[in-house]
Amino acid sequence: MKISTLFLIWFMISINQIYTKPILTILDTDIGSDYDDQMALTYILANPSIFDLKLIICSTYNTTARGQIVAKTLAIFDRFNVPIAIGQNTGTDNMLEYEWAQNYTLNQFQNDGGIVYENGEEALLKEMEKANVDNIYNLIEISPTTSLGHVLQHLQPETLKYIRLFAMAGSIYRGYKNSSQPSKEYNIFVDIPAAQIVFNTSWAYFGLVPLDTTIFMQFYNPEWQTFLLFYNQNKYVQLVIDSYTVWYNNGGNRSAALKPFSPENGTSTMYDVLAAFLAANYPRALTMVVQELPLIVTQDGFTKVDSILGKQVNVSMAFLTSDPYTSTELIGITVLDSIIYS
Ligand SMILES: [Ca+2]
Repeated sequence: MKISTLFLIWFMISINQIYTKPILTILDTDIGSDYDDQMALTYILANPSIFDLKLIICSTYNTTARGQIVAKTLAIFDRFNVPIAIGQNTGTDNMLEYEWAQNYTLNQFQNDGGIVYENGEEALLKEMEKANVDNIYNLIEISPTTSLGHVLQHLQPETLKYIRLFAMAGSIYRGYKNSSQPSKEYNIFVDIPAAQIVFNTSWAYFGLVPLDTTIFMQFYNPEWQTFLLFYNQNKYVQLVIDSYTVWYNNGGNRSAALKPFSPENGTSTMYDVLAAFLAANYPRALTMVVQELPLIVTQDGFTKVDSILGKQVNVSMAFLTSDPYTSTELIGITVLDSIIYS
């Protein structure tokens, strides 16, 4: 792809993000384990002209600890108007980023004016029920879908005509480490029955970013070096670098990624950021090649094309550029610049 075409895509991203009305948005996240949720949340908060964030639900394992990380992030952005919903605690898990937020309790958050719903699934149900023809919602799903799976069993199917789902999940033809075999992707594998419910639901739109594209989502030099330059003067850059460094030092450095990474030279794999980026630019896919595929979730946790049983999903299967890193660099610049200039 020629440089001029890339500039055109970049120009379209910019125009899109200036003139689009903010869209009602719900985020379902397992922030705290992998680092990409934190980058996705920061990107969403840095772009209030795109995302009108109405609710953040924390799902799977120690959801209260996840809620604290969200609370500290919202406090730094002074966004106490965004409620935090605590999903079901499903056990203990390594929460590599938690140390960054441990000094900011949910009680403190509420004393500062924040809102916390202890029954997170009920809060998610109530928010989704507000969707109607005049209030279209985007649901950004970057967690195993335990909470959403439960809520979908109580939601009127009619309501789903007004909710678009943008999810990071699955692996169609390529797997972790760019393997030529698909993987049992984490967000599916943690709760397979919930994933089956989500994939079997008729959404207004279902945009999926699987491993096939998300494995290339690392932001590194030179856009990372530019980002680092703002550390001393920008609290949002500080938020990212500080929390990323805590996560990295607590074991995040051992995460799988195609390129080596550290807080000095770039990010781990930003799988979830691609789901938020897709939501931001809907109905355009810009840098991505989208295919409509009939997908099912198998009993053992694979996402498979099945022309008889599968429901149609709009899958980001590849990037427009022959080198995927040309596209992910462009996305990285867009995401990191929006954090710097928010
Ligand atoms: Ca996640």
